[in-house]
Amino acid sequence: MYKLYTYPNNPRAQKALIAAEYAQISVQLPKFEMGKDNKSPEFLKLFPLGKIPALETPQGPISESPAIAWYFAKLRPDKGLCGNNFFEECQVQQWISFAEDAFTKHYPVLLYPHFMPGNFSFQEQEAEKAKQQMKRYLDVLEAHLLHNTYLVGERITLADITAVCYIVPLFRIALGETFRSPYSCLMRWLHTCLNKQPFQRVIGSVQFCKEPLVGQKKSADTTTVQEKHESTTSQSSHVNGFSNELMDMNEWKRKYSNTDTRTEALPWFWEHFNPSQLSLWYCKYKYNDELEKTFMSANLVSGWFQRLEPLRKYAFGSILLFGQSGPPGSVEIHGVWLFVGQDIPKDMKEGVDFDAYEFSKLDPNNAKDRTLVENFFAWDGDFSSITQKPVNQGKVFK
Ligand SMILES: N[C@@H](CCC(=O)N[C@@H](CS)C(=O)NCC(=O)O)C(=O)O
Repeated sequence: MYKLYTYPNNPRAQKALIAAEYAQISVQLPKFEMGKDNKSPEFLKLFPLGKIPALETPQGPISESPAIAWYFAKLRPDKGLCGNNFFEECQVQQWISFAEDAFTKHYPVLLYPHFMPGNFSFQEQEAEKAKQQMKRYLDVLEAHLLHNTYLVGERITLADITAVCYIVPLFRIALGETFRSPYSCLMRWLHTCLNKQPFQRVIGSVQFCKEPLVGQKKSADTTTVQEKHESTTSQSSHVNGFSNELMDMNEWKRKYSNTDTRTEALPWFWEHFNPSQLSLWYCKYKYNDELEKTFMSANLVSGWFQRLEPLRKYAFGSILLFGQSGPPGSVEIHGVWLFVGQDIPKDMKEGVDFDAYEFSKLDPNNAKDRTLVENFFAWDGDFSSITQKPVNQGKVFK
């Protein structure tokens, strides 16, 4: 069992999580409060610097994010994330070190004034200096990517994962379209990587800023962004009424299990729901007209859930059975799924049951769709748009 301590959207943790995705390793993200949990005696005993990300493995603790990512990558050598031979392995290390030097050291100047405006003020000259320094590195990347699809070899390695994770927040927040315009090969590579499922699952869809969001008077791009400064290191903001942070799936599942759905869990859900990183889907069993018995239909759903084990980190589903046992067509199965990413995850699509269900994407901006989601999560309300039968029972994938 692997436990990774981090706050959401930490690029140092993201690279390790993407490596774990490629390696098909399941990693737990325990509830973690920066500034509190990393200062506790138990944490400091394992990780004396109190820094995150920090990983607990069956063999013991590992700190320093490059080592954590390397650990996951190396667990599955067949995936080639560390390179396919000794020389490639050194090249991967070279680019990892390059990315560490090139990007993270500029975060305090370029990103912290955005995320922690109370603690960091924007310094124009410092920011300009940081951008100039970064350009040298980006020029090198651009030249390399003019002739190469990826940083090392013909496949994604930890070099790409690390560099992409470190560049994304800079392009999202601090380096606008004009700054990025000379880097067409780099942009092609970024999009190629970001479109891969493991990246999608961890980072979700990314929007790069037109103008920098830091060091500007609030205007055009920034007026829709309400920054909510929660603690010195955790970040949270909302765009168009939705969160733009990745919802903590474990936290949502805890809320759903432990609080009243209508009055507490659903308000929390919409508060944290981020439509660029999550998607909602309605599904219907294709052979409802053959279903006779509620217990057999319930078993059908339980079996489906059991076979979806790898999906647990990225999905939440509430499936309802409608009707009563009787002749064929007496029972119906419908449900709503929440997935990380904009598509139905591969693990769902590759499941043997997938073909028996019809999926359609829901629009969280559409009031009817929102109500449908709420009714499915609460197991009550008006379902007349999908069936005339009453709710019989529900099953939750969490
Ligand atoms: N070299 C370390 C840096 C880790 C680091 O600086 N983490 C920050 C958060 S992203 C932290 O834990 N800061 C709290 C502290 O320094 O006390 C790594 O890559 O893991």
